[in-house]
Amino acid sequence: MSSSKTTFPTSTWSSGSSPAGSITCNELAGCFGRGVPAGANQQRKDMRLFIAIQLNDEMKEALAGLQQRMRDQGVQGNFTRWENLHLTLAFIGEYPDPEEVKDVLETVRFEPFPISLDGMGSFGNLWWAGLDGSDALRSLAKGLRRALAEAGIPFDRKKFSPHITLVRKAYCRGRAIPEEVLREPPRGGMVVDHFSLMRSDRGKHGMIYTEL
Ligand code: 2AM
Repeated sequence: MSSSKTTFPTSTWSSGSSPAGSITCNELAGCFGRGVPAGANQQRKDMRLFIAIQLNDEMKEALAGLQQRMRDQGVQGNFTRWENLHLTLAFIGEYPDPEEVKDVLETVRFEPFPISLDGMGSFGNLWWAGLDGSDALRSLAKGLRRALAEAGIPFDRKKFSPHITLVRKAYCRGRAIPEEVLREPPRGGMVVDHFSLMRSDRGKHGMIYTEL
């Protein structure tokens, strides 16, 4: 699927209110926007940010089923919880101004496109589910990374390699994904109709991802 230069609508992506107790975007804009008043007595508060595609229940069910088959085969590790299953498009890391990032995302050309699960793989002891290498997915990642770069917003420049993390610090016998699991790859798909700016916080029981 290639992208036409003239027909894309503006991007659609979710916005929501700040979690209770966090600094608001307006406060942040006041702190770090252009033209901060000299002597402004406000604290800088970075947030760990990334941009992701949220998965629908059908995809999550397929992935949770796969995780269960892994457990059944004796795989141990930090399994990604249901609510945290996602597909990262770009990782920004610590950054103080989510509103600025949202403004940049608004400029990214986007139109809905399908994705589907496609096999499994690993980066060391991190095991993941793959996605078909659709042109639309890659061009979205490319477009939004270009927009971030042009706006001077830092992000991890590692090559985009579409994956959904299933388990970190995975361990099972010889550390390879068991044959029994590989024999039954997950199946499922969805239409991507938006992408989201996400905030990541370390909670008592693991990472908490919040859509901003
Ligand atoms: P992952 O996609 O391989 O699981 C929030 O941390 C999300 O951003 C996770 O999905 C995470 O990895 C991804 N990510 C990409 N680059 C990262 C980096 N350099 N540091 C932490 N997380 C990163």
